Amino acid sequence: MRKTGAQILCESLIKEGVEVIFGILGGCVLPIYDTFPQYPQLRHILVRHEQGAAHAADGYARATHKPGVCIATSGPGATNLVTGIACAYMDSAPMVAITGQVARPFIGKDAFQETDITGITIPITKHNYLVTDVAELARTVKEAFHIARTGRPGPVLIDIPRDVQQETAEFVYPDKVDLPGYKVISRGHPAQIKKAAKLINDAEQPVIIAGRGVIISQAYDELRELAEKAQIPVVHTLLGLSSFPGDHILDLGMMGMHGTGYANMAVQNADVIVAIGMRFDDRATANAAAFAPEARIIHIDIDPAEIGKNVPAHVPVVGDTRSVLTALNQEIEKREHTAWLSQIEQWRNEFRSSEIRPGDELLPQYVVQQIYEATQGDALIVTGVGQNQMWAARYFTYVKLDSLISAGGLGPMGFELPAAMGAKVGRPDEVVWCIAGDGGFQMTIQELATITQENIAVKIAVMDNGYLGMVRQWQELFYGRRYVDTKLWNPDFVKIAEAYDIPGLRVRRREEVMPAIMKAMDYPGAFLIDFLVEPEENVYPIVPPGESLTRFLQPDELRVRGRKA
Ligand SMILES: Cc1ncc(C[n+]2csc(CCOP(=O)(O)OP(=O)(O)O)c2C)c(N)n1
Ligand SMILES: [Mg+2]
Repeated sequence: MRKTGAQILCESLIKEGVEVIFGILGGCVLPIYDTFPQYPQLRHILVRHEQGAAHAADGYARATHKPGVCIATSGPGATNLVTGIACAYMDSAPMVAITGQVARPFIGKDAFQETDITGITIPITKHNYLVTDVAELARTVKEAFHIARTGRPGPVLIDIPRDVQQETAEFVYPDKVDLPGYKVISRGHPAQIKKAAKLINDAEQPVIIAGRGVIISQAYDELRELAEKAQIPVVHTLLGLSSFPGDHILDLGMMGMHGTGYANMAVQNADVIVAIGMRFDDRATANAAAFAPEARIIHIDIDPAEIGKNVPAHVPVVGDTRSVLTALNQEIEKREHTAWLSQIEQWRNEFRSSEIRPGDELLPQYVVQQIYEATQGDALIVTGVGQNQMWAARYFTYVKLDSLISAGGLGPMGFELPAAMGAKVGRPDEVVWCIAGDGGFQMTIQELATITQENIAVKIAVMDNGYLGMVRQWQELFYGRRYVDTKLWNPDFVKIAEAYDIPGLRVRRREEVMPAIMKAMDYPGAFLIDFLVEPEENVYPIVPPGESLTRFLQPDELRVRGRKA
């Protein structure tokens, strides 16, 4: 049967199992939108800014492990997606972004709202397409979803000229892709796995670094088996949090610039590191040249380009983490590592950096910890970027697997609200808490309208410190306390919520925290709490730029520990 390009697109999306699309319309996607009513099984969520569409698709993708879909018109619609696409790219979230393009005769003519979006997004997509023939559209969609979801996931963009949306072609959806240049290695090389197993079996002070790759391939059981069988402590990158139960005796929490002192001590003193689905980001390793000087590093990653990129690997294993760990676990011997684990316990006692100061001040750490207490960890946490993000990472215990969504690679402020919205659409039965910065919240605050229009019941905790807090912290510590333009005048967030028909509360004191959280959770819809937290609270420990992981500044005393790695 002949169908229009717009119909072919919709039918193809349905074939790919798409249920939700986030977007905004405009001239060059009108034929697509005009077709939506024929396909009621596709839910379109009208956002208020295309950045919101992209972050929402990303949040949906991370929450469901299915590609998130966003759509925008040509020109400004397409360029507004760019931040969200770059974010999904850096954090390996599967996404298909659809953009309208000006009609073919106008391409290259500087037509109204013409932008070379495939040119712009080359470095931030896994692949992109400009569809110049309607007969190619179905195959293109098939390939786009295949590329987005397989191997190391990521965003793929499809740019479709308006006249291609209107032309007709015979619709046949291919059942296979033919991409000779695109190969995914999922099973690790057996010889490499044997080498890795030998290193692990002989190790005295091993550490596992669990990254987002564990979550992407849902290798939770396999990771746990490895850790428990060989008694290896587990540390996490930011995006690897919730890949292993946060209350497990072997769990050391997050490593890195704002990692716990004991996680960083363990990594720096390890003799063998099993790095799983992580890319040795500079926020995780601190000074890479001084990273874990004694360690033999086993690097397991599906993307061969990550091997040796930032930190040399002694035993690289390219493959899907779940499949590699399954094979590896068969070769692993039971070990105890008593001395090593008791050394780590000692560090745990020495570096009590996660304790919350007693007193009256409303500390952001306390707020996060109370959200944990109220939910007992049975919630999906979506963070902004900055101090709020680090507090969410450090003071919520991720006892539930796959329960944190945070933008680690690009780190765009404004991620929190739309990503939480997408996550809640993806996991409607879970409690979704958006931990927002007061700065970041204002970057995508307009999505409150989407939340109300679509009845998306996210709970929003604004960590209202009246500052671009993380930058203020850097000014305080590294720029002689010169707070240039980090202080924020803020609107009344409770009134703002009210204006969007969302109830809200303001909290100033510790004793108000738990009742407010309970009220938010008891309410059936979206709810906002404006937490007026201590304005100049800092995130500790912090490894100053250029330093090695163990040269972190500690809370009260503000002095460098100065331990030799
Ligand atoms: C889009 C964007 N612009 C600038 C930055 C740089 N930046 C990183 S954290 C931060 C402060 C964020 O302030 P807020 O959202 O209030 O969070 P807080 O650190 O106070 O918790 C800034 C400006 C960024 N990450 N993203
Ligand atoms: Mg702030």
